Amino acid sequence: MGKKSWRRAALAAAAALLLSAQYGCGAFGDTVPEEAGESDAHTYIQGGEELIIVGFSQIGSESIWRTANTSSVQRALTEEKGYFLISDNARQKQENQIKAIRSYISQRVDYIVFAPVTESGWDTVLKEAQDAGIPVILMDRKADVDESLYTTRIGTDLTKEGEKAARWLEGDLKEKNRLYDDINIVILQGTLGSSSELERTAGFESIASRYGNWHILDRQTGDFTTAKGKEVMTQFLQMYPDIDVVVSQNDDMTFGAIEAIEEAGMTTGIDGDITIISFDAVRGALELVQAGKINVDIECNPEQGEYVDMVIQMLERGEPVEKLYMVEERVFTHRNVARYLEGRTY
Ligand code: GYE
Repeated sequence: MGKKSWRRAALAAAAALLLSAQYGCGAFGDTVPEEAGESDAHTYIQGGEELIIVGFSQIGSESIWRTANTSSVQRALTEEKGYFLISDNARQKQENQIKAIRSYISQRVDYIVFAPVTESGWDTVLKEAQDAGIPVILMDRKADVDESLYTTRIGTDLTKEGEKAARWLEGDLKEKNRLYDDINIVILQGTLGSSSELERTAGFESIASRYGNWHILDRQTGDFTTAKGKEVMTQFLQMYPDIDVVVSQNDDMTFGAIEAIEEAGMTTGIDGDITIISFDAVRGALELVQAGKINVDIECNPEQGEYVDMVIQMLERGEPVEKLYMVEERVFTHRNVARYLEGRTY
């Protein structure tokens, strides 16, 4: 593969052409072909500046975490650093991601960076990328495919995040001398079939199942959004009058759940009626941890762009890369949140 030579001005012209001609607009302000045709970026651009062309297929903009993740990639893969980044927002739809990846293949990009919305269903399109000789870097979630179909994955340990949530609950109940009381739990799941949902659920339940007195009353998807989180929580409150704990698989759903609980005349958090366990640890949620309305937030780190840059640079130099890079993550409670809040940018 290696860098290709492009003239920056010609590249800008090509981008403008792509934008105005047959292609639709991605939500991040970049151009993304609906259909890949003969007239790909490489046809228009020749000679001069060396840029690495990266096709980035993002899941959507469903959460604050996702927006931070997108911006992390955009900050890492800039033109100043030698990249030409083409992005697509799939609006949480697998078919849109497959379309975007196919368009990147026909544009003969140098790399494909891709956050898979669900775990399954990627074999065919990733085989097409492999046949075209384009390295695929998975970011954030997993794809359930043979390891040979992607170069590396940059992401988080989602099972461990689920386990950390259950471990925190164990500790909290122990402190309150309630470890062996009946505890009613509901789970607000993320997008069904996504590795974030599957693994956070499995991680939490692997520990919960050791306690006969922890009752998981229900689990339903809130699709990682505030509106759906509120809707599902409202239904849970109508169905189950005695909920002790809500496990909400991202902060956006947590915001909606808290609204629903408060509208039902109840309180949340440290001194509240319902214990709230959340995931992601975005700034707005950490403020609620500090205010005592969310009991614990299990961090999921969206700053994965620098790792993408690092992996691409290694590949450009012909160096071997690991199959998996995990970003660092913490657990935030009322006790430690103050010292991290200030530095939180998203
Ligand atoms: O928790 C959620 C987002 O896949 C880890 O996706 C990611 C999750 C994150 O929309 O907020």
